[in-house]
Amino acid sequence: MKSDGNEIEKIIVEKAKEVGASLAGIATVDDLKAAPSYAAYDKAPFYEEYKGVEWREEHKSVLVWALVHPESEPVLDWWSMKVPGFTPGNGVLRMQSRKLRVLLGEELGIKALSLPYQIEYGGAFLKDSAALAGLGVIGKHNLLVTPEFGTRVRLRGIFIEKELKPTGPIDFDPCTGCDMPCHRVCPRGAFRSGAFERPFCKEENDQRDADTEILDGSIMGIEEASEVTKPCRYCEFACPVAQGASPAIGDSA
Ligand code: B12
Repeated sequence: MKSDGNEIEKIIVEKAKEVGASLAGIATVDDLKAAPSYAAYDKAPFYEEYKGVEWREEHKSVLVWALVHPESEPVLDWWSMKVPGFTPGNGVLRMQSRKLRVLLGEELGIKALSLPYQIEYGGAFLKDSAALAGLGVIGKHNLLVTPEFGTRVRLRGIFIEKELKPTGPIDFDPCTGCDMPCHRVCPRGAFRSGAFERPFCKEENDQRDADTEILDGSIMGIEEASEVTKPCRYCEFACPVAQGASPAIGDSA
């Protein structure tokens, strides 16, 4: 087969889709290092455990993928300490990550490291990774907006020990001309200054953490009943991009 120079990238993206990713792409670790979240987070980390990032020389690229979280399947986003990966959606992403790491090693001979969700335990900034990989762009609500599924996606990443060509960024500009319902809908006015202000968003999510409900295990996909938090999704659902375009989980695999 004649190589057009990015065959391996296409194969890796296809592997991610084979394990169930709704979207996938690749960014370079050098671009990720220079992405705005690292400097912003060093100044004001969200979690106190964060001690900065130790980059490993062998990690050259990041594979980042999205799993669609449609409004019709709210449970994917609900938190319980008893659910593996804490949310059912993250449980799926975690399994995809493990499968992908093995596939990359066994089928392509490429070493990879599954990244945790949490930044303080070595995770990468996933919105930055996804924007650089061309899955979408960062919208005025401070979230990734994808052409295919709008904002209603969750992300996961893997570091890869191979220099790869980035698959992004993409030319997509959904917020210009939008009257920003995402800003108006926030119950805490987190966009009152015109930009996202974390403390107001945190107030809402902290309140929801305090207002847990006991839900039957069958709802959360586990054996026993557990205490469940339903995180805020107002700005995410208000985004008009690709409304109604979210297939049920697994349809895109
Ligand atoms: C900590 C955290 C939170 C905290 C703090 C959020 C914050 N932004 O500070 C809290 C609990 C408040 C929170 C809230 C939410 N979160 Co949150 N959160 C995270 C986490 C773990 C780290 C994010 C972080 O600390 N960023 C660093 C801070 C400093 O930067 P930032 O505010 O994100 O803004 C940066 C980017 O926008 C970037 N940027 C802006 N423009 C551009 C352009 C380019 C080209 C690039 C490269 C970057 C870039 O620069 C900014 C900094 O200057 C990520 C998972 C992960 N590992 O990445 C999920 C994550 C970002 N959250 C997510 C979601 C969905 C939410 C909520 C909707 C709640 C929910 N239902 O889960 C709200 C939305 C808030 C909002 N409008 O931004 C998703 C986003 C999915 C998406 N479509 O974008 C992520 C990726 C988790 C996931 N499971 O996929 N979150």
